[in-house]
Amino acid sequence: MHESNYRLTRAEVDFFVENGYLGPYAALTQAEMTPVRVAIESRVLKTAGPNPRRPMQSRHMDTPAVYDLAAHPAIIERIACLLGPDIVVWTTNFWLKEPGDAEIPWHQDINFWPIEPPVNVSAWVAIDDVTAENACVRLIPGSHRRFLQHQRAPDEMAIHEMVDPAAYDAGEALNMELKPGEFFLFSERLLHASSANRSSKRRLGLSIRVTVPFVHIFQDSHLHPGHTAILASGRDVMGFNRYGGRPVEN
Ligand SMILES: O=C(O)CCC(=O)C(=O)O
Repeated sequence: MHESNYRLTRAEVDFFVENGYLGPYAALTQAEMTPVRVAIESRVLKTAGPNPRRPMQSRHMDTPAVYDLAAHPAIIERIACLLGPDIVVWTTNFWLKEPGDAEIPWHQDINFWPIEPPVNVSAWVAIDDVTAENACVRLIPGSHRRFLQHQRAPDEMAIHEMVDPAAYDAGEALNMELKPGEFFLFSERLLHASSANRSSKRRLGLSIRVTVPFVHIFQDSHLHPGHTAILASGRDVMGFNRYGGRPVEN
C-alpha cells in the first residue's frame, strides 16, 4: 500500500466488514466548507447539470468544488484501504431535503444501481449541519450481510422502492449526525433511510459512490449519455469505463 495520511487501521477495516459502515471522519473543516457550500448553492442548486433528468447527479462533471470533494484524499485514501489502490468515483449525487421534504424509506442502494459486479463504498458528506432534527441519514449496523427484497414504496416517499419493514428492526438504527465537511462510509448493501424533514432547516449532503476498475458502470444507458467517472487513485488496466478530468472554472 502506498504512503497515506488517512490509512485505516486493521481495527477500522474489521469494523467496516462487520458493521457495513465507518466514521464519521472529517474531510474539510467547517471554515473550509464555507466556499464549497457557496459554490454548491450558486451552481448546483441553481443550474441544470450534465444529467438532464436529474440535476443533483454527476455535478463532479461541471462543478470544480464538487470534483474536489469527490476526489478528496481524506475520502479516497480511506476507501483505498477497503478496495485497494485503484479507485473509481463512479457517480456523485446531492441529497437535498428542504423543510417539509419527504421521508426516504429503508433501502439497500444496490437494489437501484447500474454497476456489475456490485462492488461499492459510498461516502455521505455533510454540506449543512446535519442532525436528527433536520433528517440525518439513519443506518442499521450489520444489515449489509443480507440481500433484502425490495417492494413498492408509498407514493408520498422520496424513492419508489423500500425494504419490507418486517425484515429489519428500526430500533437498532443509528443517527449519523454530522458537521459540515464530515462524512461517513457505507457499503452498497447497508440498510439506511432518513425521515421527513420536520425542522425549519435545510439538510444537504453529497453521496460519493466509489468502486474499482473491473466493475462495469452502465454509463450511457443507465446514468446519462456522456457520463464520466473519476479515476481518483491508481490506474485502470481494464478499460471498461470512461473518465473525465477536473472541470474548468467558469
Ligand atoms: O440523504 C439521504 O437521506 C439518503 C441518502 C442515500 O440514500 C444514499 O446516499 O444512498
